[in-house]
Amino acid sequence: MTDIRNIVILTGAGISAESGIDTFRDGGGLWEQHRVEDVATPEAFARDPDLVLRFYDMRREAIQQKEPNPAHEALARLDDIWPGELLIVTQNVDDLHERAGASRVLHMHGTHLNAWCTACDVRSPWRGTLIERPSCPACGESALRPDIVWFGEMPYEMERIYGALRNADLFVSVGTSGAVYPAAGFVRDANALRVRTLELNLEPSQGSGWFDEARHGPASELVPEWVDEVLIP
Ligand code: BJW
Repeated sequence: MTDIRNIVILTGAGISAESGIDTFRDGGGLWEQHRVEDVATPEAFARDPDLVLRFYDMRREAIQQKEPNPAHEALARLDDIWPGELLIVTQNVDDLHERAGASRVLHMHGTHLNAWCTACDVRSPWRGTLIERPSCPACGESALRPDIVWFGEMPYEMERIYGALRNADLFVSVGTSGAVYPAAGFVRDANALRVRTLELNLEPSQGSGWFDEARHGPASELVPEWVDEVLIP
């Protein structure tokens, strides 16, 4: 690992699974209780806003009761002392990376803890509910929606992510099924850029074969082990 300076780490629902947050596609995952097309598209929100707002209010409340696990803590430790460039690109909309102490975090699919005003386009920190149609703190309109990237919408800060990948020596993917694009394509982008790639996941992901190396097991074990390897070469 001595030749590694710049690292991009992609995280998905699997890193928060051991904190008690359901993944999307595993048995018992969210999609079994709510069909994705019923809640995670702009069309669903237009069709049945109450269903969508209730669903996100429930999840916003739930994530605030959860705690980071050893995988989040290990990445925060790495972030704290890694002298090179490092970017944790998370698909997760919880704040467990930040609560573990990481600061170089980019939420490409948004966050539960913001509300986005569709009238004035301002995003405001938000911990309560949206179902009662509260006013936007910036403009006063009742036009707030979850600040979540739904299917068909553009994930956030793609230029910054691709810029970090272009500079990276190592791309690590943690706890993601490789089912949702563009994140699922980052390993191929890294391949094309000749960036070394490592998968840490409970089981082989859909894109597992594209990684230079894949290790399978729980994130709470694999991530601290890998961080120790990187920090003590
Ligand atoms: C553990 C573990 C443990 C368990 N330890 N591991 C046809 C082909 C290709 C693409 C498309 C297509 N049709 C449409 C598209 C595009 C679409 C897409 O990808 N659809 C697919 C379904 C095919 N994508 C989009 O629409 C995106 N926008 C877009 O593409 O814009 C255009 C664009 C073009 C070019 C460049 C850039 C943009 C937007 C995607 C938005 C995704 N939003 C969601 C929902 C948010 C709502 C909410 O949170 O409620 O984000 S979908 C959902 O999936 C969520 C997640 O972030 C995302 C990824 O899921 P993740 O994290 O991988 O979770 P799981 O459950 O799938 O996997 C968990 C993994 O962890 C498993 O492998 C487990 O084994 C593992 N695990 N426990 C370690 N303890």
